[in-house]
Amino acid sequence: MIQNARSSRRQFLSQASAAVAGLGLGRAGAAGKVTLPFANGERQMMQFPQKRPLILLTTRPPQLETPMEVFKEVITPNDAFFVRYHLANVPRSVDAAAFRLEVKGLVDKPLQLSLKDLKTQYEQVEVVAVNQCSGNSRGFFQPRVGGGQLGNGAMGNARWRGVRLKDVLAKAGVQAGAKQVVCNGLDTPVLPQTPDFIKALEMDHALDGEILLAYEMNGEPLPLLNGYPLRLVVPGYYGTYWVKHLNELNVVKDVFDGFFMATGYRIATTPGGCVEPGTTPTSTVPITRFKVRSFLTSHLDGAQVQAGVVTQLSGIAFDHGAGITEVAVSDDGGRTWQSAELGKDLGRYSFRPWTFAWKPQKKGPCELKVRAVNRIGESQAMEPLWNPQGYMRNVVETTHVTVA
Ligand SMILES: Nc1nc2c(c(=O)[nH]1)N[C@H]1C(S)=C(S)[C@@H](COP(=O)(O)O)O[C@H]1N2
Ligand SMILES: [Mo]
Repeated sequence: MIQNARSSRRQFLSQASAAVAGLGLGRAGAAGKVTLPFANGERQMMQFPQKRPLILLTTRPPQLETPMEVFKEVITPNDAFFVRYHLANVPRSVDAAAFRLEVKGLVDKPLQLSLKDLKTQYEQVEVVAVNQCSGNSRGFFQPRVGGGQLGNGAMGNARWRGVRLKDVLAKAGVQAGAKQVVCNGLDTPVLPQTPDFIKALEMDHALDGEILLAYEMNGEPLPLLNGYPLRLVVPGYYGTYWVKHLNELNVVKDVFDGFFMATGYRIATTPGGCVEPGTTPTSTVPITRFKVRSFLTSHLDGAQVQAGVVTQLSGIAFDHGAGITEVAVSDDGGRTWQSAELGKDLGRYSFRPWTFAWKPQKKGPCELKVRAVNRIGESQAMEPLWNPQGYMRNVVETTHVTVA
């Protein structure tokens, strides 16, 4: 049995690397149109290698979002998982055998690790965790803000397998005075003046044992567009830290001041990171953890349900890792709330499924609202908070249905 699983895994791996080696990202194909529910929300569906048709934001760099229907499943399939890049020079193939992760800087013993080294010299661990872009749902901001006009599909939940960043750093031997770990991947800018996409983790975060160097997603090698062959998984933190095609860890003694830490992905130091609409924050810090979110996924905007008949509502909720303890539903615009039933707990970083048996009484248009609360009492606002980058949306979501 074990032998069979191993040999089919080996066979799969060789097929996967052959498939990846043959990828040409130029071969993306158009596949219909969709309209996201905000002004200028018309989008092409586009099929990229290893992906089903997804909602296209940009082709260069590839940016794709996941259609809401996919979140009826608690685990987001690899071929439906969203894609976000900043730089257009993304790897079109990676030779897994030649790939090395370099660990350098303030360490006793610099390392050059192959994928095999990682898989054989370190304990392999798994976590189910949500990856969500800071700008997920940016298209809903009012007043509108600049940046990728995303619906709610720049998020996904997967089972990640890899090794602990902490264990790799321990083997390298982090020296006294280390402040941050600077993380870089194989993608590069097209123009020399464009800053490379490089992120930094605080040393205590890097050593807390939660961050993984992941090579598998839902039991398969990472899709090329999600970071093959190795990526950071930073549970509870916005996707910007989840560096793809990770090939360099540099332990440094100062705060790294690259563009994507010092200028991009910063939020106001105000509560909730929000500011008065139309204003600019006076002081900022790097973005960190997710806010609480919850979605109805069984019914999309415009759905019809029958009066007097029980309808199963279902959806997902998540937070930054405190853990979701309550989901509640309102069918009267938020005046009254009833608790939903929480489904299987796949861990505190996962989507938490919920269900609610709803018997609509009054015929006509109806606003369904869903909110979640986590273990430390955090929830969402009824009216959305605002910030100029359109980050960290966490409003109580509303779905309009008709009771007939
Ligand atoms: N190498 C590299 N890693 C990256 C990025 C990137 O541009 N290059 N973008 C980050 C951002 S902002 C997000 S939201 C996540 C998205 O992960 P995904 O494309 O696997 O969905 O990747 C992160 N890792
Ligand atoms: Mo992102």
